[in-house]
Amino acid sequence: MALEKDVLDQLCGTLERFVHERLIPNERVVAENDRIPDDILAEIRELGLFALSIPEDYDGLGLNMQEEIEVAFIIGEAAPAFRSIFGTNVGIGSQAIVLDGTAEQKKKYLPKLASGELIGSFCLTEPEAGSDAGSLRTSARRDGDHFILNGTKRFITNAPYAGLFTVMARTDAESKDARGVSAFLVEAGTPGLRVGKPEKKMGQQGAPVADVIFEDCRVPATNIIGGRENMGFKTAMKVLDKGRLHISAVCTGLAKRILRDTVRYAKERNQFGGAIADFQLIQAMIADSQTEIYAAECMIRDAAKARDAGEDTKRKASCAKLFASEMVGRVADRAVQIYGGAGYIADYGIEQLYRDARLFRIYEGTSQIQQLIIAKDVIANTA
Ligand code: COS
Repeated sequence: MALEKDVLDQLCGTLERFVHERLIPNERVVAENDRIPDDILAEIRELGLFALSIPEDYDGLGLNMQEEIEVAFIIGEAAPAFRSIFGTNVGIGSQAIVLDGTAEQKKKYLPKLASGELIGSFCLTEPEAGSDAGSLRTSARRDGDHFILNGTKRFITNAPYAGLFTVMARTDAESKDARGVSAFLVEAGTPGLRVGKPEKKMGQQGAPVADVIFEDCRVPATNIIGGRENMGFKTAMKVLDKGRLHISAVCTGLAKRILRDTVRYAKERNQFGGAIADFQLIQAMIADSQTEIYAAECMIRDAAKARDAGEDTKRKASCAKLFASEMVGRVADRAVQIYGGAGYIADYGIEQLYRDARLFRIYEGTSQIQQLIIAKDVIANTA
């Protein structure tokens, strides 16, 4: 259901103020402590950011895709760690239930995900199954009315905070590909589930990532998402189709922020007797960044509109993710170039955002995987 336009405008206005007054000024603290402060987390909950994409029937805000991306453009302007804490509840940590869950699963988990009482996490990747997600090895062996899970999931966002894990595991031991995989809901604290030590990362400090290890972990068969075995890979792909659009908007928000900071710097920084913003070689970089940001915005808004109209947007979501994540990398790189030596020094801020942006070309599917999805779809649909 779409919000009234003035309600959406009001929400966006509030979030813009929150980003500028609370999130951006706290970026350094979060990066240094590798943690979102409790007061900011409480404000994120109060603003309803955990609830964005959860249907109103389950206490969410029920934003459609066009509304969700407008919010993501705004939130994307702050360092990505802030979005990450509620990002899994909006995307990969809740959408498997929203899209394919049974009525009982929705009733049990969605209100708690919407309030942020429960943090959701998505366990697809494994040490030996990254881009080739269909080859995953975590096993789920039936034992009466339970399944016994064994295996390791890797680089799982928000795992140390999570109360609920969506876990893709192989229920058909004979299969080797995507067909024998089911999606399970596993609660934190279930015996046999263990979260590893948070990884040290290149950027996005404050957004924890860790292994999730299953050792004879007994999960009720009723916790298979949708109640049907061997449908889990398709559920995961559907979740990623939506997540990739959201991430594209986050990339674009960050690119806008980086460009704005860079232009402000270029207007103040004097060389050769004038502001460097007056030099045409600097202007070329500013113009290229602005053009690419505009292209990403148009692409993402078009894809979101198509999704809300009920179209299959697998190809469009991958096009948007490919373009926007590569684009923010280029924008961040030009920013460092315009800042010059200052761009390489932590105190000026751009250095952190440059490192933060690097992850976007990798998670929720690398650029190369997006290329494969796009090309496969184009070839299949070309007469
Ligand atoms: N929506 C619904 N169903 C989908 C789908 C989608 N977007 N994409 C694939 N499927 C279905 C296919 O139709 C196929 O079903 P059938 O067996 O009934 O024909 C099944 O899923 C397997 O699809 P496919 O053969 O294309 O799977 P592959 O093993 O070749 O894998 C890629 C496809 C590479 C695209 C997939 O593994 C992928 O996205 N990898 C990246 C994983 C990723 O993003 N990881 C990030 C970590 S999570 S943050």
